[in-house]
Amino acid sequence: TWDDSPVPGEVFDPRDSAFIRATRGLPVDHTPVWYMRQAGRSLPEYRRLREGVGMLESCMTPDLVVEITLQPVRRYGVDAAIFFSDIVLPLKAVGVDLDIKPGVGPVVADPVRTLEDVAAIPDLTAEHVPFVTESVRRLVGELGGTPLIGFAGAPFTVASYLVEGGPSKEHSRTKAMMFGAPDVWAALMDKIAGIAAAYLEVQVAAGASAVQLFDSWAGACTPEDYREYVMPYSARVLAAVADLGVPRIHFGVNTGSLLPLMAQAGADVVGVDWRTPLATAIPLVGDRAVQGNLDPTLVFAPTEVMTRRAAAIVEAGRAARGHVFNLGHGVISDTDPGQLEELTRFVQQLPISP
Ligand code: 1CP
Repeated sequence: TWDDSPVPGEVFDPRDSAFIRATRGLPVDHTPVWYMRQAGRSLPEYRRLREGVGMLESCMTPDLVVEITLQPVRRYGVDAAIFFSDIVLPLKAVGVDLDIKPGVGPVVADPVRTLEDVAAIPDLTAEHVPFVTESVRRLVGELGGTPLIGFAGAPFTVASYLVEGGPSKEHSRTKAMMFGAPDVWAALMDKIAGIAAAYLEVQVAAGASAVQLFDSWAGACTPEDYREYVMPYSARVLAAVADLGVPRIHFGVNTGSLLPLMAQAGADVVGVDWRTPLATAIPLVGDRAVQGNLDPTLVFAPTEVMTRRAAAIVEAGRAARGHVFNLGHGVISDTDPGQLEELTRFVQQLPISP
């Protein structure tokens, strides 16, 4: 018998988990919690596993992906796992010459400048990423009732690495292409949207229970420019996975003025960064769930200060269609795992009705 009320302690199907239910706006027995970049940052057991193994190499090794993805689930007791990978992994998989340099991030050998450069990037098929299919399948078996979140980088954020050649603050070359070579821009965004959609489809086909589209650097755009040059391509990615039966989370940083558009782009859940109060964000995203949004530096504050702020966020989240607790951006690498453990337990034990 199907019942919309949660069954505490008897969740075997990820679709009945507090996380998936919250994304759908269904009643939950506790506020679900997970953390962006919960895998592979602050955990000593992660650092040990990664010794002498490059980031991309570890992403392509199922034994490592499975173990690293499970580590924060065991340590923190979070309500969802996020697949250990990176937003540039699908580019690497189709043959783009890039590396992830320790302490730097993704570095692209030959930055994209022309239509020919774009045309040289192959489209992605499942054959490019057999190690992703294998890792997701194994994880879903190990995780039982805990949902696995698959993810992809959104076209703007991925384009910024391809055009700049690496991490950048201002994204000036990226925006120079956007404004000055709109035909190259459209071709590039189209190419990345296709790759992102195919990559998400692979993860869901292998058993992922939800997907998140990371548009971390979209906040570099004004709402007008976002609407014209960015949103159509993100919308295409989100539409491609709309009928797969899994919730779609859409997240970016510094997106206070973009939230209505990011919601319109087709998300079921809008991720809110820590700069925008949830009470401000909720009316902007319409009838959608929200995710967020504790300032990641609050984990460095005394435990009581951190938990007081977390309680206020959970309180504000009650006004939303559904609320998934998270940090307002990724876990900072020198975060004390003990604090995230406390935070997780604290949020999960808060009473659900006021
Ligand atoms: O929990 C997890 O760690 C899951 C795996 C994960 C995810 C979801 C990694 C591992 N990266 C990402 C997404 C990602 N990668 C984003 C979007 C999310 C966000 O904004 O935090 C972005 C922008 C990247 C690009 C990237 N990869 C950077 C940022 C560089 C910049 O422009 O400032 C960095 C430092 C990386 C490397 C990386 N990715 C992941 C890890 C664990 C690492 C560090 C690896 C290492 O240095 O060995």
